[in-house]
Amino acid sequence: MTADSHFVFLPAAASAHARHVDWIYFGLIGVSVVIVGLVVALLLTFGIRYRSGSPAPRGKLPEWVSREIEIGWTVATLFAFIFIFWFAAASFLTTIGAASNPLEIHVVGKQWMWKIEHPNGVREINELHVPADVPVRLVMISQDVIHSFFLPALRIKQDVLPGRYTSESFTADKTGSYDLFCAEYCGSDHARMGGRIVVMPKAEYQAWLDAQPGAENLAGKGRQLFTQLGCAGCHFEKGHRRAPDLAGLYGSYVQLAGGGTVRADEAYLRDSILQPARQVVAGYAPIMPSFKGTVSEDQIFSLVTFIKSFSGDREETTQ
Ligand code: HEC
Ligand SMILES: [Cu+2]
Repeated sequence: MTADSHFVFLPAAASAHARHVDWIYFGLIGVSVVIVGLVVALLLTFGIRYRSGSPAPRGKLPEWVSREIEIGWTVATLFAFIFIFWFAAASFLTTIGAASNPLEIHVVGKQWMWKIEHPNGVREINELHVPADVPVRLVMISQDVIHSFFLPALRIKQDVLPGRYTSESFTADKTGSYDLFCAEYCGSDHARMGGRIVVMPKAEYQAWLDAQPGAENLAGKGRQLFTQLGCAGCHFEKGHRRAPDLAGLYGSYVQLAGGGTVRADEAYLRDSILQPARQVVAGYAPIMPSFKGTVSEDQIFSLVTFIKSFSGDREETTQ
């Protein structure tokens, strides 16, 4: 609810997923109302029928009542609950199942604000502009304590943790401005750690991006850092190779020195930069220094984005 709106039972629903969640919500309320109604009705019926002194029969129930009816209602409720579980799980899976080519937006939470960065480097604080009808994936991390990124209009809420990426996917289909909250108590100004998400038509989003002051492409920033921090010195060294080639690394499986493999996802790239000794690539000496404390979460996002975009164009990046 925005400040100027009057009371509404539910916040606006701005995605197919949000409407699906509302169906689950109303479905569960419906089922609960039916069950409560049934229990109350039986309570009253029996209370009156078998009140003390009433002539109603009190003998044993016939056999079929205690067997068939007992089995019948147990099985029926079991299936009802399996159906509810399936419906809710299917809906949840659509929020974590990745669309093929989502717009990836980075979110850094800190006491007490949300820092947002678009792929082309446009930054904003406590506001998230997204295009309508485009799958969006938020990759999120916290700089300090646990926060939670809550978008009621999209019915999604995901904890944002220090030291670990979490993500949230959605496709908003209704333009407008909706609330954004932190849903994890994170200190004295927690209540103010919020803002809004603005869903715009695709063309308008592009125009909005273009109108933002001099942003530098995230991968480009990463490329610069890669040289500045000396990564290029090892990773793009010609001839004698001291460090693995990073081209095409993202999404591939990496052989580790201690045996075993690991998929090179965003978390792996981040760990490789901060704790290189933890998972050493097979065939290489553990000479890579840790960049813990040297690079900020924003910079790590840039580096990770650069490595993800990197397809082996080595000449351009070496100096
Ligand atoms: C002193 C040389 C050196 C520097 C500087 C260096 N690295 Fe490395 N890097 C290595 C070596 C050697 C490995 C393989 C052994 C390991 O996993 O620790 C590696 C592994 C990696 C991996 C995992 C590669 C794979 O194939 O799984 C990534 C990602 C990476 N480095 C990124 C970076 C980034 C980003 C920087 C700069 C912030 C950097 N490195 C700086 C030497 C270096
Ligand atoms: Cu918070």
